[in-house]
Amino acid sequence: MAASTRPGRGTNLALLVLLAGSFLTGWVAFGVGVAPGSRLVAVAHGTLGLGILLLAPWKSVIVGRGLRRRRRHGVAVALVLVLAASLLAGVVHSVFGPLCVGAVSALALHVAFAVVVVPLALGHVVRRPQRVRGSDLSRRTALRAMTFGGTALLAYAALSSVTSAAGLPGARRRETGSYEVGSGDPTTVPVTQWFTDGVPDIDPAAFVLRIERPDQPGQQLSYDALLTAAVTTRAAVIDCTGGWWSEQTWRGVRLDTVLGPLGPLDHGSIVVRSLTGYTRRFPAEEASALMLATHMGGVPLSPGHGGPVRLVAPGRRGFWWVKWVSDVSVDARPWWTQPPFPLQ
Ligand SMILES: Nc1nc2c(c(=O)[nH]1)N[C@H]1C(S)=C(S)[C@@H](COP(=O)(O)O)O[C@H]1N2
Ligand SMILES: [Mo]
Repeated sequence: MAASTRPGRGTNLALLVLLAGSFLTGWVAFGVGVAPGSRLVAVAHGTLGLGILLLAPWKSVIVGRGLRRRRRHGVAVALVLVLAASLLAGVVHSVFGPLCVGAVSALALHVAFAVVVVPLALGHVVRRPQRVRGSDLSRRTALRAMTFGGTALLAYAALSSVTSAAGLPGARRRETGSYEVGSGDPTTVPVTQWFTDGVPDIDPAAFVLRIERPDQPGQQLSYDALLTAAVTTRAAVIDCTGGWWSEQTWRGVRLDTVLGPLGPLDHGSIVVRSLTGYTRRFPAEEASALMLATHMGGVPLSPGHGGPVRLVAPGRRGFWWVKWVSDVSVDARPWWTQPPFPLQ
């Protein structure tokens, strides 16, 4: 374990691995919507983050040495501050609840600071390079990494236990780390956009949904036709990467009903596009699990929640639940030929 050694190269390399790992698992956590995968990444993410905190005493010795030696510390100091802010916001969200500073949530701050950490960490590594030696890949290193990993995992378990025992809000989180809001009460569900999209002004009377298949002439469905077809009801949890989830009853029409039997479209996919251009691509096999919903909690969808029609994608994180759906099409491209997260 790092405790038994002099703070130095090992601490620095471990920190780099922990930083890269927590950044990566953070994004993976955004992508995974169902247990046990989501719990696994959440635990890994928390453990890596606490690992960074555990190394702080050793790193502070290195920092002390560096401060005496070197002249320019701007990037290093910024890195420490932004990283500390990100870690603090992450712990605050996961222990004390979905807190906000003004309109900005602790989780949003955690993510924003983590994104800023990347260029700072890269700049720091370029300025203070740490050579990796062949002997770094030794049995001894592996053992130390395992001991340290175990310690970090224990720290995570301890923090979770304290959170539960103290009855802190963090104990109520779903396995993705999100907090419940407004289940069964559509009026209190937050209206959220992924990034830069905005609520469009749609006249349901003039609205048409276009359906395209490579093997059939295109189809158009009016809002009235959709309402007539929308006879399926199901409960599903929407779980936003912004840190909240809500279970609602959705009424709509299954995507496989709208599309009809798809046939042997090997690795094909279904493209669901919003009137605003926001687009997600799904595996063709998923058609029966996806729903074009017109109602939430028995009430027609409000414009903010995607009215007249939105996608319900059970088990997938909120950013897959395309609102204001205007086009559904099928083609032969695999679903993973898209950026892992929307760019809009
Ligand atoms: N067209 C479009 N659909 C979208 C988004 C968006 O920005 N544009 N955001 C997604 C995200 S990130 C979430 S969490 C849900 C939020 O749905 P709600 O506003 O009904 O709560 O919509 C999803 N569908
Ligand atoms: Mo979201």
